[in-house]
Amino acid sequence: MPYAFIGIGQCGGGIVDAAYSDKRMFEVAVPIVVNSATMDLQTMKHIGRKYWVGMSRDRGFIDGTMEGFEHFVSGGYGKNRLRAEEDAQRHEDTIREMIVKRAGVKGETEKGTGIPMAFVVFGLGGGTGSGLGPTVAKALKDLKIPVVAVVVLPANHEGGLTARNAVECLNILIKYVDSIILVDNQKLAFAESTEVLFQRFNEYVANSLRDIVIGTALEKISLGQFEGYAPVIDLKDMISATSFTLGKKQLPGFACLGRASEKTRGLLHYIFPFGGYKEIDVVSLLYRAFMKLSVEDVRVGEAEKNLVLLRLPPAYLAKDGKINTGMAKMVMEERSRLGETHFGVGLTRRNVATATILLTYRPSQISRLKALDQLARQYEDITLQVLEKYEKDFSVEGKGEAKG
Ligand SMILES: Nc1nc2c(ncn2[C@@H]2O[C@H](COP(=O)(O)OP(=O)(O)OP(=O)(O)O)[C@@H](O)[C@H]2O)c(=O)[nH]1
Ligand SMILES: [Mg+2]
Repeated sequence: MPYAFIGIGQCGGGIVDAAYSDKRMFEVAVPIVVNSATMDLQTMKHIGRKYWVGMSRDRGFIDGTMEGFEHFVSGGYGKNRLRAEEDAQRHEDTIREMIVKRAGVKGETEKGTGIPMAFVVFGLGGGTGSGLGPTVAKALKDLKIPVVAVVVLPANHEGGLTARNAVECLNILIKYVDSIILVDNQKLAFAESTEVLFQRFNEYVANSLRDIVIGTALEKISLGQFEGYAPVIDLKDMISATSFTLGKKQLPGFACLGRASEKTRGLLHYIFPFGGYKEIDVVSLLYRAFMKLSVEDVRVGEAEKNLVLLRLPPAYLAKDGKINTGMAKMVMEERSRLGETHFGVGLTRRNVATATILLTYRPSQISRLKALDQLARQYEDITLQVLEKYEKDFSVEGKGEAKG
């Protein structure tokens, strides 16, 4: 059952690393982190060397355990997306083989790879992630592995080049993925220093992804555990909830993440009824998740479709009425224009209840994409304007001298 969880570049590596702070992730998904800078790989806390892949100009992709790795993998692409893309395409076969070798199930080569689904995670604004990401997605698609891209939009203040990388990358990526989950660094734009916030934001995204992956794969509820309506979802639901089918055509949707959690036992748990478990107001949990969406400026009520996964301690399933799943389902259904809500309940061993949601949009509904598109165009224009102005000044100057 191993999924592949592939983080590319500094941003992608950071999010994947945060996801593996829970060791059970290793049971569900094989991590692979690719970078062109060894220094970035060395900052990871949970992903060891055997999961690393280096990317270098002259050597292509190399194994993290190879001798001299640091020496070959040092440069980084310094936001040069095209150059990273060139190298990626030249060595596409190598990276494809490496992914299958690491995550694939032995003996399944005839029928396929045995990788049921892959997550590809990277920042859109840099060089390595935005250059290599689409090639990895294409390699997976060629192998008929469904791909969920988790990509990070740059903040506006990062400027035109990062915006252009993001726009160019999305244009290519969309051809090869089944769904796109968006994370938006504009959410952090209010802060002066983003470094510490990056880490917290990465953890937020990682927690949400982990809830979905572990909650659907490891800690599924069985139907008998639930009185009445028994909501079980799996990762296939996740893809349906985040993509569109138009006739025979399948298009990836653009989904935003949200997550809220609440302790299920207070400090004074002995005064609460039923073994110390509080009553959980699932609807207010959902509202709190709506407030913390991973993308700026999206309207909750305009989502085309959505998914929600509640994770609860088993005690909540045993007792009738302790959670109001019917109301929660209704709240989500009211917020889907297509009337398509995927609603699931999973278990957790921890004393917290969480609601993790995905709201799926068409790209035209996400104003941040338009903002980045505009910034990317301006970037081109400004460059040309500068050149033009230079040339004009030179020719005026030149004429002046000739006259004098
Ligand atoms: N949320 C979040 N965003 C990040 C993080 N690191 C970088 N970013 C964003 O991702 C974009 C791409 O940056 P990197 O991931 O550093 O780029 P890269 O893929 O390593 O490519 P290079 O240009 O070759 O270094 C930046 O514009 C930032 O917006 C991170 O840890 N968390
Ligand atoms: Mg980098």
